[in-house]
Amino acid sequence: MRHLFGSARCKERSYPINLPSASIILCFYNEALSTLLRTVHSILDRTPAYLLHEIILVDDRSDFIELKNELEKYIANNQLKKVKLIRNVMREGLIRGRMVGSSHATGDVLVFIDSHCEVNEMWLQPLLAPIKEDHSTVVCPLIDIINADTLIYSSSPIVKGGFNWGLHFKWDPVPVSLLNGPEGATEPFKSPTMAGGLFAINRDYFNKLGQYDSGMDIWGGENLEISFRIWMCGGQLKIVPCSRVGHIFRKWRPYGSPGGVDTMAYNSLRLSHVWMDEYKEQYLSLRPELRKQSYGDISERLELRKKLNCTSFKWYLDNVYPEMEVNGPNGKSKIQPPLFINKSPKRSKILQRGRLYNLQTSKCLAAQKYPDQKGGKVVVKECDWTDSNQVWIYNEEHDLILANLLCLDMSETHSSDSPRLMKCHGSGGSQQWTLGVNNSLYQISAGQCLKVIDPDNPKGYVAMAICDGSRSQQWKLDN
Ligand code: LR7
Ligand code: MN
Repeated sequence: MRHLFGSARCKERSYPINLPSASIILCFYNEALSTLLRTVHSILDRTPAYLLHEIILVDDRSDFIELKNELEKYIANNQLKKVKLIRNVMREGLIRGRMVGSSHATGDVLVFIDSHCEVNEMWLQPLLAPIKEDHSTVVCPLIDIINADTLIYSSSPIVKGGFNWGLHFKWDPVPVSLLNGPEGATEPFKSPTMAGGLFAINRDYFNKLGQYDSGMDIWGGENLEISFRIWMCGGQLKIVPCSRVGHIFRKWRPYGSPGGVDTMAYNSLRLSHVWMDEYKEQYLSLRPELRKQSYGDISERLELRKKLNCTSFKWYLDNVYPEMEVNGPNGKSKIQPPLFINKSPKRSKILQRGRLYNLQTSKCLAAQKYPDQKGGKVVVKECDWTDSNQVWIYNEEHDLILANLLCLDMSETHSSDSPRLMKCHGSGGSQQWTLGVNNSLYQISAGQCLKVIDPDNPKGYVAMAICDGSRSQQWKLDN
């Protein structure tokens, strides 16, 4: 199937013929065979043979039976000569798994891709060109959306990578000026972080830069770690809007970690202690229970940081991610902002007041139970124009306050939780919302938009999701 997405101007761009060759690394654990093969075949079909050095499949000790002989036979019977299969003896997790893959690679450039993707037409050349020009440039394609239920491919908006102080990756909007420049949205642009699953990097540079932290387990955190490392140690990270790869965004991860350890927290602790200097306090103050948790030996990574002569995390924040808000432990003012909107001496100016009306369901956002219940969920209900408990205030601080009581809030540490009502803390972040393009209700800290999960479900559940402009994500603040 042809997927024509992105700027039409992308088609007008040309790329040098003598680009570096690519080793593509897919590390997988219990991936459906059909999905894994969709990824492999899209690569074989849509990559010029002379640029495709090899595809390395790293099986991270899956136990799905179809991934054993059947996969091997498939590769042999279809003479997929460029496809190499490596089996991990132990479950290593995706971080060490990718390192195993890269140690077998012999192409000029490494391209890492999740095992449930479909690369689009002309996906590789736009990634290789900036690396050919500058070896220390690391690039990501735009990640399109493959629906986890229907497997339908759809395009995603142009966004860049950020993170919040819970050390969760999030998407940030890119300035409109960048999209409307003379080249349109075709020119690679700088991104403070990467999502993690899809990127290309010169192989020698990957090795010189210290690959990954092999002390990190299973899943999580390695994407911020390598992003910080790239920027702080002399490289740059860019998103290439003319390269598009679809990824299946699953509703939950279909696997756990051995022993049920929260590897995301463990890995984030490691990276915060190696890379974030005094700013690790931002994370630890959100997760005080992690202060006494062990994070293993990080001495090798600290040495690496010295050896590569990397800059400070403050430099990174000031120069690469200036839009990141620093309140709390490392904030400029030690005086905390007022905690209660009701008690605050200086109230923030009200910009708008009214119901939050969802265009798809024609329902209004309200408390599931009581508007004064802290931690209570919000849902969409039949609009009741006489009910003051459905009235939201939107103020200059970008808070959304229901019934003059509590603020709409997104957990920074459990970003998969649904939004809830919390005491207004007045310090932005998890309570900062913008009513933006396409009537979206964008949450700054999560980098996602509020949507109605299922318009036909009378329970009216809402959740955060990648902003896609669909009707379920459209809201109006009306009287
Ligand atoms: O133990 C494991 N062993 C593995 O080989 C666990 C996972 N894996 C494989 C897995 O089969 C998959 O191919 O590793 C790959 C990534 O795992 P996912 O798909 O469960 O991760 P994800 O897509 O939910 O998470 C994102 O963040 C991760 C943090 O560790 C990784 O960086 C993922 O690659 C990354 N995915 C993307 O960036 C795709 C875009 C999503 C967004 C935003
Ligand atoms: Mn994935």
